[in-house]
Amino acid sequence: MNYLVTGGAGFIGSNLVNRLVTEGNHVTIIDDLSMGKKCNIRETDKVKFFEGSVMDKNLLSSIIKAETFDYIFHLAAVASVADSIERPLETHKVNYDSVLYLLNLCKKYQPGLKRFIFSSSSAVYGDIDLPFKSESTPVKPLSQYAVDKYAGERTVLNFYNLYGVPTSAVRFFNVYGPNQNPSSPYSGVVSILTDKFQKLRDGEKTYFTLFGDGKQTRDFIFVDDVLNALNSIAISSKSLGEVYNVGTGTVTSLNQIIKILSGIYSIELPIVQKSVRKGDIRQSVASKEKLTSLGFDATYTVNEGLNKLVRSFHERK
Ligand code: UD2
Repeated sequence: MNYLVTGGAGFIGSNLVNRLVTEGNHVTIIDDLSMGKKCNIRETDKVKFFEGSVMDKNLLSSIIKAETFDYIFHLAAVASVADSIERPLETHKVNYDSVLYLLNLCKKYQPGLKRFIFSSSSAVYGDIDLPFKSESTPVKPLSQYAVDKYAGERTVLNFYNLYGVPTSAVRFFNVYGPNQNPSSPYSGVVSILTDKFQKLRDGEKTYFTLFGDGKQTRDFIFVDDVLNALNSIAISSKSLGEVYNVGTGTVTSLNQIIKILSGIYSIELPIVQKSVRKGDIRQSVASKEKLTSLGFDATYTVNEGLNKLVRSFHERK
């Protein structure tokens, strides 16, 4: 099969690309390397790499016109809410305009496309105080990031309903795993924590800044499970024109994550406690019913996923 993965050098994108090529597929990647790295992608002649932004309309149109794709995963994005608050216009261009532009190209030039999958976020739910967030829960997008993700979803689903472009959207919860870049203060907390634990183990002095009491909960999902979820959605006909939470339905507190990692590394990471981040959500967990109705269920517990993640660092060395 022939795939297009935007953001294919990034965290989720590179894990997806590596799995696809291992399965014998061909993948075209568009990535501007703003967060992703070329070294995240396995070296193979099955990958065509275009270094560029999804804001570059000429690049998108030349690729869509030249190739015939079976599946398109649109994962490129300004991935941080905080970044979107600092750069609302650019976020909008990357996170929304590119979606509309790509879909319009697919409508014209990709008649054989099997599925276009758009990556949205649990951010669309905002701070709604509910134990489980289900796809039918009213949304409350509180940042430009969340507004654009929600608008992107609606556009993607409308393109199926109005023009028959085969689309689905996914709302990622807290994804963790190999190739997650820990370099920004707004990087995923698991990538920040494992980076600190690695440094400490290598003899560097470091500490973790804990915002709040650590009792905040999240739905942490290991990236391999995310890839399985994406596959279940991509091959199902029931998921056409639909949006899905991608989470495990299990709550884990930040304190639990720190405790598990301390156990894996057999070290105590010094912690400096600070006040809760502005806009931080206390509890976030996905209702997983809609996704499990496609036959998917997460296979990794947080304990297993974190163990596998730490092992992956050693395998690379
Ligand atoms: C996630 C998404 C974000 C958006 C949001 C929607 C990631 C990386 N971020 O943000 O893009 O979709 O969900 O709700 O998936 N923390 C610390 N110290 C640190 C870093 C984080 O204490 O150095 C805390 C942070 O304050 C939060 C928790 O860890 O309470 C998780 O933080 P996160 O940035 O990994 O993810 P989240 O859920 O805030």
